[in-house]
Amino acid sequence: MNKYENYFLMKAEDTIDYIKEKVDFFEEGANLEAKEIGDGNLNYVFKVKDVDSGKSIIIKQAGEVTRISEDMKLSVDRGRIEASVLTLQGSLAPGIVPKVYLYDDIMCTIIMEDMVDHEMMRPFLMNFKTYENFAEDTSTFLANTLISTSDIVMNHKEKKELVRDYINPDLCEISEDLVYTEPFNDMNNRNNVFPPIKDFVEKELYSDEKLHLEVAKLKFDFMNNAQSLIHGDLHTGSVFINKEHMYIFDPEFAFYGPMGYDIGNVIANMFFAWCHADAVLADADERKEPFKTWVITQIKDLVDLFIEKYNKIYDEKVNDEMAKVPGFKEYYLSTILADTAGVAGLESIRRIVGMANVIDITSIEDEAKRARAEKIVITLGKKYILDRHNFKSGQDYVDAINEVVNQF
Ligand code: SR1
Ligand code: MG
Repeated sequence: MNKYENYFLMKAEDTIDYIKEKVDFFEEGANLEAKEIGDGNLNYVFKVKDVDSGKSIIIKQAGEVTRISEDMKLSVDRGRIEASVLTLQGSLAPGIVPKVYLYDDIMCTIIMEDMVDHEMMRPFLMNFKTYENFAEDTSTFLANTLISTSDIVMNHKEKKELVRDYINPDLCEISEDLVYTEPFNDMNNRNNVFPPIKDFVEKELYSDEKLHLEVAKLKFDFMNNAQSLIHGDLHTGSVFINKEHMYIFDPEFAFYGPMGYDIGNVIANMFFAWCHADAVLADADERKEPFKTWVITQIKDLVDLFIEKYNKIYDEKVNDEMAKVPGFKEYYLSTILADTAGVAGLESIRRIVGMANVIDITSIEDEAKRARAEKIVITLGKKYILDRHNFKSGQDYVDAINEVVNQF
């Protein structure tokens, strides 16, 4: 009988036998060791390594409840979506996405390339490390994966088949709740608000009806704008990086949604790294200004390079006759850029007050500095949402950041 014909949640020790059974990756008789290395909110990640050769592989298994909360039950089908999206994104953005060797739909595991010599980008940034091509590679990933899966380029019937294949209701519900609803009302009593800014959050987020209306518009855009196959969770924990190269992975929240969701997520998460450096490094520390400048440059370049690559791909590959009508390309881009700013605002705010916070901010030990960072992020997030139609270039983000930082 096949040992793996019924689903169970594996422990590290189970994965050694499992990997030998599933893929022909290690030499016969290799001396293997396994460790659970996941630190995300949802899944278990095992690294299996040949102790003698150093060769290694990753097994990612979806559990039936999340790691962040046992009350959150999720379909294990998210692994199928993730494996298939990784393969598709790998073909659209070669070299930036790890390889998938196998998806096992019984054990709900993805067996994939170990991104050796890379580390998660959030701690990488918290150690003030930089990668010069971040904006270049990320904008390539975004432009290639987003525009190539949209109606601008794709046959519309084939695109609709992808919309159906990647319907992802459980994971979308998490984003609809945690990103688009709870940060503005705490309706499920699970927000994490840093006590020194409680009054600020009450006034600026829970009581601002004008803001609520704009967030409602963005929420319904997220739920109804089946524009592109988006990654769906492109924060700095979904990037593995070193000083020469980066990978984007972990697209389990992928579905057909607005392109701006991915771009806005990157912008917001890069700024958390700026806040961390600003708060924890002394002014005299020679790493401080170069690192902060690098972050701001990446945000600016990311937006400008995305626009440049959008225009190029559009001109080369536009397929729909009506999308060729003069003025449509510019109009369509303006909607993507407004969504981008709106989502940059939502991601900024939800990571400060929502259920899933970011360690860049929560690790700031000095209370006053953390409170200042949180107020900056919330104020900037509101500006991104409320003025989203005016964020049309990288410089608009730089100006907004400077304006808000100078207020605090
Ligand atoms: C319950 S999951 C919380 C968050 O972690 C994931 O990475 C997503 O960002 C989600 O919103
Ligand atoms: Mg994740």
